Amino acid sequence: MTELAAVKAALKTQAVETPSWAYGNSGTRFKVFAQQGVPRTPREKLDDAARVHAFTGVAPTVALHIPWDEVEDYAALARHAEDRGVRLGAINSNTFQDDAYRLGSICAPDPAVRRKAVDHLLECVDIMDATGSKDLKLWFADGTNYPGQDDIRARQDRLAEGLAEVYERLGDDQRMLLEYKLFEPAFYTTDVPDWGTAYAHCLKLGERAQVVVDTGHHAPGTNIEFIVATLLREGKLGGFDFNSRFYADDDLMVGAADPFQLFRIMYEVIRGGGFTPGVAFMLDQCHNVEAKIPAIIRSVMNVQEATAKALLVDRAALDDAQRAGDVLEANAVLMDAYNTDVRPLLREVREEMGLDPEPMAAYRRSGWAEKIVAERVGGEQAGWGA
Ligand code: PSV
Ligand code: MN
Repeated sequence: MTELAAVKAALKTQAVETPSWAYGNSGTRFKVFAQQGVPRTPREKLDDAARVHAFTGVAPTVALHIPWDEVEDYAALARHAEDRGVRLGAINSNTFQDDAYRLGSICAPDPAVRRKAVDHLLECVDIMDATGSKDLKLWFADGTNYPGQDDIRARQDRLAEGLAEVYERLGDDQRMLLEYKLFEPAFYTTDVPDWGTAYAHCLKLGERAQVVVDTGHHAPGTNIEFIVATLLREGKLGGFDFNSRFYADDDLMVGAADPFQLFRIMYEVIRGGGFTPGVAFMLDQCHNVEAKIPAIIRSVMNVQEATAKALLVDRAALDDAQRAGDVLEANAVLMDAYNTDVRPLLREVREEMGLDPEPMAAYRRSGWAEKIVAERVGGEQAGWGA
């Protein structure tokens, strides 16, 4: 295989998971702007996700969020997805939207609250059994707002205890993906604030506990690709929640704020052997002011472009320059790949996959946007809490 053929072959195997909640209405704490045609049910979210996959060819799975995507029959929901040409992906738990969680969930001081949180996580594993999902994605809003509010160390102990119970419940082919986030909604301490804390808990739990890197969950200036390289080296990178941030956890389209950072991350993924199904490439975004389906198509394409550029890095030339201590040449090799316009290559890849080379234009022409506006009248649009 020529090098270019190998790059194309790799690009055809790419899989970006889209989040069910990105298809619903979302907003800031100031306003949620409702959009026309937005899904009213989990099934309609899957219908939209199936369009993203149909036009990009690389978005075959959809992450669910419980209870936002609560249904009577999860196996039937999985069949609905398959009928539309997609599959259900990670199950995201929600231990942050109930009044009981005011002082935390799995780390809360009240054992009854902790029980409720752990029971919810166990229920999420039951759902995974029904849907065939392999990953349980955990993000905890737990933390404190004021010094002295609670015992920092005791909260870690409670976290470890709760996680261990859920870990025990996992099937052999199921994983627990633990997400960290610097701050928000807690403003003084967060119980899983950084990759080190997530890593320490996952290491104790065992092989099926891995860390998720949400690109919006770091302090400004954090070198995320270093974290990626380190977690891959330790065999503990479970996946990504991709999005862009300018300030905090902005959840904007991945690759919109800093495409160069996305390229650097994807380079470390490829360099570290992480471009495999063992690392989940998920989006975790909200489209507050832009049209949702095209925004998700654009995001998937942004990940594809960064991946293509990372695959094009001349690894041999880079290695030579690095070994020779040739700083400028090494940097130039990396930048050459980054500065390559990969859009023609991706158009070819899509054509070879039997797709329209221009997913955005193809979606626009498809009439789906008009169809859902016309058909989805009545009912309650999906959004936070729905
Ligand atoms: C909240 O910050 C968050 O974005 C987390 O990253 C989760 O992955 C997501 O919401 C869904 O719960
Ligand atoms: Mn996330």
